[in-house]
Amino acid sequence: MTPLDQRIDDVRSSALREISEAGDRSALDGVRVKYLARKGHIAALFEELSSVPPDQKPAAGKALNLLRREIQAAFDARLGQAAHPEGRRIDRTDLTLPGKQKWVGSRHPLTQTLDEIRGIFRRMGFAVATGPEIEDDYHNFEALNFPPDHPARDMQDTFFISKNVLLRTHTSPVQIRVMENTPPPVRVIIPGRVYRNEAISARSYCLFHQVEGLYVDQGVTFRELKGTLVSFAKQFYGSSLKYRFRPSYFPFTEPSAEMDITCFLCGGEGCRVCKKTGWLEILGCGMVDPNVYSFVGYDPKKVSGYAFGMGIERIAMLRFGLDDIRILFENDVRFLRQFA
Ligand code: 2U9
Repeated sequence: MTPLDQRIDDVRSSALREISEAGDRSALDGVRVKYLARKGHIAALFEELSSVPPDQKPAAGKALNLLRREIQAAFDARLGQAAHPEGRRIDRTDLTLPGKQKWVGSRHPLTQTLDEIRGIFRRMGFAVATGPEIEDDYHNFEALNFPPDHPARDMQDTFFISKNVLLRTHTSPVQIRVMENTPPPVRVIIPGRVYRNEAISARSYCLFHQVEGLYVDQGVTFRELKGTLVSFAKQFYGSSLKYRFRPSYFPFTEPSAEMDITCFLCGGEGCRVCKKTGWLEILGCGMVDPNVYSFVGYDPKKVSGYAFGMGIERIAMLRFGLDDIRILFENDVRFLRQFA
């Protein structure tokens, strides 16, 4: 070991010891001046390089640079944790950085729509019923008065699992099951998933949600149907809306109707949402066909009732101004976060 090497070792061990023993910031700064400043111990060692024999100079220079870096690193590390003059740790938080955003979960827009509809009907005295999504032909079609050759019974429109078993195409089979198991009066709504074998596009998806309702008792009239649905629409869309009932056809209701309300976007002037008509179709309805009562063991001469149905995707799309149904099924958080 050369004399310079020996001095390097001595400086290293005393510097490291003094750095680790410095009690506060000013003591640490004193150590820094003693070793690292322009007139400090390390600079003095560099001065001595000139008297080192030329063949040993490169190695000695390297050793000195190493020493300087090592002492500087030990000093920096200690500075990071050195006691603050007032005894506190040095706070290195950068207060100019933007905060970390915390996202909270939210209910899906379909769930929000469904919950609101469900709440309105519950307050009007409707119980909530549910039933299987895999159904048989009898409950999905036959008991609902679908003729054997009705197009909905075609493979093109319905997902069949076997000849008699299928994915329900509406929630109506649940009403059949409720009536099979309960004597009148019944007043229920049925929210749930339904399936249609359709080409997927911006307007239709192979699965969607319905809310259907049924009220059967003695002497129920079309007037009660209108009163209930108008009350629902005013609570959901606003009390100043205008409405109209248009005649329609469904196998399970007679007479049947569809309900329109004035477009809530343009107030009836005509716009993109209502396709310039000023009207929005929101649901279908009608008086339950007497044939249906015969299937479930109710006496069509003693009872009457009304039923209605609406597609939740359509209502959510109108409400939130969505132009593609598929966005409701993709679970893209950039979309869902907007409903928090
Ligand atoms: C029973 C008797 C009658 C349910 C009804 C509608 C009219 C209707 C559509 C709305 C949009 C389906 O989602 S949609 O495509 N539904 O127009 N649904 S009356 O009538 C029933 C149900 C069960 C036993």
